[in-house]
Amino acid sequence: MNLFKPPFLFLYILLCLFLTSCASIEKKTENDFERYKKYVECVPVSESEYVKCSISYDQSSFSTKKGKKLTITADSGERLELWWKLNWLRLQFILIYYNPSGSEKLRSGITIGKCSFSEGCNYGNFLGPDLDKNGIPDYFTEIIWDNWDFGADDDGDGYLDRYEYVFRPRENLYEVTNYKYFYPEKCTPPVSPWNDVCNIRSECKAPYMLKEKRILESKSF
Ligand SMILES: [Ca+2]
Ligand SMILES: [Ca+2]
Repeated sequence: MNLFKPPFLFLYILLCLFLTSCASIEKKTENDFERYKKYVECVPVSESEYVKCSISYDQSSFSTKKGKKLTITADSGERLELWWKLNWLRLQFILIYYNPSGSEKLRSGITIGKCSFSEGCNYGNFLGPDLDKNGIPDYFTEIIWDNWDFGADDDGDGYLDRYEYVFRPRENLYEVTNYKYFYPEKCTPPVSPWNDVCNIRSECKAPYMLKEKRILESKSF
């Protein structure tokens, strides 16, 4: 039987799309208000004028409608957009930063976070001062996107991978770091089920011991 003839080819492509969907962002709230309130949660940072906010979204797959899922704006007009996008046959979450009063690159948007794993779990956070106390950062000082290789061990090297994307707009500094951790003693991957990627088995939960850390990218825009 030739699996590369229609209709098998079609099914094969569908299966690939499904398997390579970088699926999950940890979901934090069940609020039924507008999207921002549902998916963005801000808390004051104690003994400072800062607020720290987390970004969450529903687990997504090939059947999730592609496009922009979330817009987060600071009082300064800077903006973050979360997209569910097709990129080389892989569906993935991408975080884009815009600054309407910045350089041309910053005005047209730069990718500062993405999901690189078949069964990746993402944690998005941003930080900024909130001097007018409206619960929204006046501007962004730091945006961190953490992408974990949950589910199976994608590169098969026996270590748990994490990509950390950090962008500091005030310093115009962007850095991507790859961390490799030892799996906990009684934990063998997959660390979580493919259809609930952020839900890690109890024996596979943090803390993780660091094996190595490598800065992959360090640049300005
Ligand atoms: Ca504010
Ligand atoms: Ca690995």
